[in-house]
Amino acid sequence: MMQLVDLEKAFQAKIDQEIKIEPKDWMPDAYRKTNIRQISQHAHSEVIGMLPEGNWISRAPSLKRKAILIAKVQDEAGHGLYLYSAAETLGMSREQMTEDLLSGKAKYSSIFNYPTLTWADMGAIGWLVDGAAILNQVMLCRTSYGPYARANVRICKEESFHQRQGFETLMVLSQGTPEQKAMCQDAINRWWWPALMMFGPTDSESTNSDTSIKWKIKRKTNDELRQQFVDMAVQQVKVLGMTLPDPDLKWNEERQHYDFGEINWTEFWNVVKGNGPCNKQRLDAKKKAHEEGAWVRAAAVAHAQKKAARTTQKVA
Ligand code: BYC
Repeated sequence: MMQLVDLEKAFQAKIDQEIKIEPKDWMPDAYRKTNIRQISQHAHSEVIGMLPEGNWISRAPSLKRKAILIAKVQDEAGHGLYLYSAAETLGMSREQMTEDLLSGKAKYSSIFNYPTLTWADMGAIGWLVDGAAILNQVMLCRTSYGPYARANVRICKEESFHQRQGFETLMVLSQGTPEQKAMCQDAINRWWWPALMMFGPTDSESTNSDTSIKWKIKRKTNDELRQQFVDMAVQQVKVLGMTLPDPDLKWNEERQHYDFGEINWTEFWNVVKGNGPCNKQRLDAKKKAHEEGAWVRAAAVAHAQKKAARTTQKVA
């Protein structure tokens, strides 16, 4: 029988050779645990992320915009489903994940605890929030756990449409009336800093990064991805004819990157700990939906049981 150290060595060798880890493969407990943590939090983010945008479906300015927004929000539900399924392959039940979300034990992305005040927020979310998420998820298409990597491939295909529709929404507003231009700039101002926080704490504060990089769960650090995002957004905002709300943004010739101002980490940790502007509202909405959906889950189970009983009768 193989010793634990040998199993661990063989596991790391597989990772180093870029061989994907699959559900039935041996893996260290900590690898399983951190994947369950990250994948389930990612799934919760997709599902909670439906709420700020769902808020605008009834108020979208045209039938076309309404149809696009409904499709986007529906896509996010699908992303949640792929990810919950990926986490289930690691032995975590869907019921447990839901319970952890509703009890506040499991985290979801800080970004979804901010309010959506105007129509321009739909554009800013698509451009900045989906834009930040894509950078992270493109990296995760190459994550070492097979089911998580494959879920991200599919997510990224849909996500790039989301980002384009957000940018196009802002583009239209940025060429509109003075009020529309002001609304566009205001949305960018409010979403910019929270979008930068999506990448997580700085590398020196990130507790999970070292092991996640060693196991190739993450291929880039939080700060590397954040910098990539800043460099990209600085160019894109010029196309919109708008500005980013950071007086310290400046090209650094030596680093070949843009320098940017200090993120308000006190605000970030406050939001992560449940004290952001909309944390309570988001969890209350999810709890209500869960309670109101109880009869659907009961009916689905009853239907499945009836079908199974009929099949058994036929076989007999
Ligand atoms: N918010 O050690 P670290 C979407 C936590 S949805 C809250 O660096 P890690 C969309 C972190 O969990 C897509 N918590 O962690 C949907 C950890 O606490 P625990 C969202 C955060 O895991 C609808 C602690 O801080 N994308 O696109 O190595 C509409 C220390 O951090 C955050 C994902 O979910 C945060 N921002 O790296 C529109 C991506 N940041 O767990 C759009 C998947 C950190 O030890 N997740 N924390 O208690 C990841 O890639 C990684 O988990 C992170 C953090 C980069 C976020």
